[in-house]
Amino acid sequence: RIMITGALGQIGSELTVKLREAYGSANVLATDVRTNDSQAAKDGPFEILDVMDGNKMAEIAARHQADTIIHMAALLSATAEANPVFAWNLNMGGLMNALETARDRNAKFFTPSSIGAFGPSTPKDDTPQDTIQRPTTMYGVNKVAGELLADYYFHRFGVDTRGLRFPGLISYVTPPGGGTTDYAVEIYYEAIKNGSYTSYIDRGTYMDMMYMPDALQAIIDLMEADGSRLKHRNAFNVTAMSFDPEGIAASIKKELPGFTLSYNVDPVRQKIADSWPNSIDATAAKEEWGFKATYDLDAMTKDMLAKLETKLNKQNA
Ligand code: VAH
Repeated sequence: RIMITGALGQIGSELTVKLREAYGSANVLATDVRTNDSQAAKDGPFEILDVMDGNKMAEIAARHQADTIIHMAALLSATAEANPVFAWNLNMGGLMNALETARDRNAKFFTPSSIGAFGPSTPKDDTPQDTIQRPTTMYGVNKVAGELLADYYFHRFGVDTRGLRFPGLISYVTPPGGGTTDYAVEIYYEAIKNGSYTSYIDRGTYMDMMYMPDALQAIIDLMEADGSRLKHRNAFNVTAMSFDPEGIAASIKKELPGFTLSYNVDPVRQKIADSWPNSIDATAAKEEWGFKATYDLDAMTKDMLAKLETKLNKQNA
């Protein structure tokens, strides 16, 4: 069975559905610290699991005969910056428990890293796969430590660990949850609801982004890749596009001509965003396991607005 932690989070909630479609519902166990009424919680095996509880994680993994661990439970950048000690304990404690569970069970392992694993001294344009990583956020410290820990479990214990440095991910299924890039999710909701958006990230702040369908496919493609071809493991740069608030607003205006964008910059999240790259280089992922993204900004905008129109109208019905 595939066991997913954080299965009700932004990536987990859609990844669970996609993996169940790909491998059969009975073969994908979703776990999270609480349940809800989402498909991920209802359409297949589900267990309540706090990833800080290593014994419970091991017990659930054994009972469900987990042979693949996909560890998604973590606090994102802005939330982690507000609660740094808790973020360290949850992000690193949870990861250690998940790696130990994978080691015990000789399971395949995936956990995401992030463009947040880079810092102000990292080259900002076409950020290389292998480069300096001195992030200045607790989230980034967690991501760099997590990359090194997952590589250690590969080299020391032979655990087949693999990871992706995700850019900001845009999706319409779960509401934005504590990230810095989440302005690029909120803007679509507000465009539908109010025809306008006030951005907490300033104009000219470029960050890598990707539409969720491409992120989910990248996880599957990496996990199915021939391990002997991988020169890197934790974690591959992947990206689809890079834009600033003006860029995404221009894309929305092509669909909603009356849309207006204004600014009320949040210094905390602006500081986080300023410490990240403008655009990263995904050559290693393309060469080692055939990564490709299919959605560009305008294709994402069209799909996001159409899906949100339906979702928000249903909610108002
Ligand atoms: C965040 N969406 O903003 C996450 C992600 C690259 C950003 O790690 O924290």
